[in-house]
Amino acid sequence: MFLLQHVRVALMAAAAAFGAAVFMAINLFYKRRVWTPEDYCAFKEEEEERRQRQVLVLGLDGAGKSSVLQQLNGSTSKRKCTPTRGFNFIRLHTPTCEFDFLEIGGSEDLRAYWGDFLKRAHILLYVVDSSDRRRLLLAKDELHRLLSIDMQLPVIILGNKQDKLDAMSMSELHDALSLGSVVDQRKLYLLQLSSVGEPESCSLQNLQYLLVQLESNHN
Ligand SMILES: Nc1nc2c(ncn2[C@@H]2O[C@H](COP(=O)(O)OP(=O)(O)OP(=O)(O)O)[C@@H](O)[C@H]2O)c(=O)[nH]1
Ligand SMILES: [Mg+2]
Repeated sequence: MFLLQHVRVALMAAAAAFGAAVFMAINLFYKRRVWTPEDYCAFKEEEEERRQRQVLVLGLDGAGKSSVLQQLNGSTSKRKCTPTRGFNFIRLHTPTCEFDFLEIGGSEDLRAYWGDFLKRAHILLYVVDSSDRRRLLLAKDELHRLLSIDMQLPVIILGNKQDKLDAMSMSELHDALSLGSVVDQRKLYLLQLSSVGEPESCSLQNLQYLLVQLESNHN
């Protein structure tokens, strides 16, 4: 009888221990999965933030920024772009994310505000008219001014108007823009382009490919 009582107590203790273990396991399980509304909002913001990349498009007036955006947009129209007085915007959908391209006009009065837009940018696309030798020094100075404001931002420099006979080659542009003097650890690329070509041109595809690569390396 005495022995039976001991066995009963031992069984009850074992059941209690088992119950406590199950309770703790369930608790742990739900702690991992039940989000507060604040947690949920934070995750959503993070998710959205991850999927949208702002590409800031800058460069001197007439460099071809709007023409590049027109091409990226898949426009086959041969209509010439008019100078951008304020800003210009297009959205490009890719399987991994959306790229929001924001062009700010390149006239002298607007250049003063360029720096203000760097804060929200994930990538800087700097367009240069490769045939405008006279203003290349100015294009270089403006580029280096931007580089000194944000030391981390990845930069893609587009040597545009490569269809023109007097266009500078990539190595000439590299030297004229003093890209060798950029010593920070940022990602910096120089691509050539002609934004009067076909929208599915190889150089445009290279640009899109590079943007997607930069985005996937970022995650
Ligand atoms: N030959 C040639 N002309 C181009 C090319 N890209 C643009 N253009 C011409 O250059 C001129 C200026 O182009 P835009 O795209 O308006 O230049 P932008 O950089 O947007 O200029 P802003 O808006 O004033 O800052 C237009 O007449 C375009 O047709 C190119 O690759 N080759
Ligand atoms: Mg423009």
